[in-house]
Amino acid sequence: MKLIMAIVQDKDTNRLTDALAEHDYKSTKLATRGGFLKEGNTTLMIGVDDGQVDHVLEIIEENCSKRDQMVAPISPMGGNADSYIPKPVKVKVGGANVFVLPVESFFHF
Ligand code: 2BA
Repeated sequence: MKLIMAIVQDKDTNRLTDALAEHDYKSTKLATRGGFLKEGNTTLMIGVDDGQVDHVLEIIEENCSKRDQMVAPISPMGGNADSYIPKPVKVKVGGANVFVLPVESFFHF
């Protein structure tokens, strides 16, 4: 068994959980926050048999879009804050960052 942990953008979450449910995959949704942008994202935990991992990865890839996001850089240390005009920079976020972890055991009581 494997535990798939997929960090996705909030905008993609409902579409993805619906697509997973359509194929009878169970998921748990955690509200998380990225360390870089400090904005909300969603982490899904999906427990599956080894042979189902590739199918779940396909579903995740199909339902998560890459998006450009503008980020205002932090003002330089020691610089003159009055004359500093932060120029937003573009970063590409997502579609999904996925970890596949081995599961030692699973109990459902
Ligand atoms: P954030 O950490 O908020 O990162 C959002 C996006 O900002 C990243 O998109 C990436 O394009 C950019 N970014 C992140 N760190 C950067 C840096 N040091 N310099 C320049 N740009 C940077 P994604 O790579 O698609 O990541 C989306 C979210 O997935 C991340 O949100 C974080 O919550 C999670 N994530 C990504 N890689 C991870 C990892 N190795 N471990 C744990 N969480 C991860």
